[in-house]
Amino acid sequence: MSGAGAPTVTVDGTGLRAALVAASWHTQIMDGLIGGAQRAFERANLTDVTTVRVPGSFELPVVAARAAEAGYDVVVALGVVIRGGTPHFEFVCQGVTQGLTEVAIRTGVPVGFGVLTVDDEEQAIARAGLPGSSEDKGAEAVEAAIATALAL
Ligand code: DLZ
Repeated sequence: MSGAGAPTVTVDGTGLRAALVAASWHTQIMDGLIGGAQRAFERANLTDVTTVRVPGSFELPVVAARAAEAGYDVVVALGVVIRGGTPHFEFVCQGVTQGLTEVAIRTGVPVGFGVLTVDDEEQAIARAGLPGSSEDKGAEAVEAAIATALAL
């Protein structure tokens, strides 16, 4: 984990089944988040990972819900929402955040929140786990979801 006050999280997800649900907007940044998530699954010895792509971040909650209801032990949602010139940014951010929270609470399945909500592409790249990035939010979402599954 990164950022002020963030914990060091080491997890062992041996034997767990995971669904990785990833939006498709902002291709280069999504590739970074997905790569970071995949490396984190490997570090955690979690080998059973099903990856599902959806069009935009707004579509993440419905597929995360299906995955949780299908019996996956952890769900990780990845997306990138970049502020534009209209209120659309706020609506997508609110929808995906509230939607994923509801999925986790309703189903009891941890949902890792790997959705970047940023002002510009530069902020997204800094958090995307790409070469030169200072943070890896895809990996952090995986580690948080596994740690939560193990805590239950
Ligand atoms: C429409 C839209 C816009 C403007 N921006 C983004 C974005 O930055 N990131 C993202 O993941 N999705 C975006 N979308 C698409 C919406 O999430 C959604 O796919 C559409 O509104 C169709 O439901």
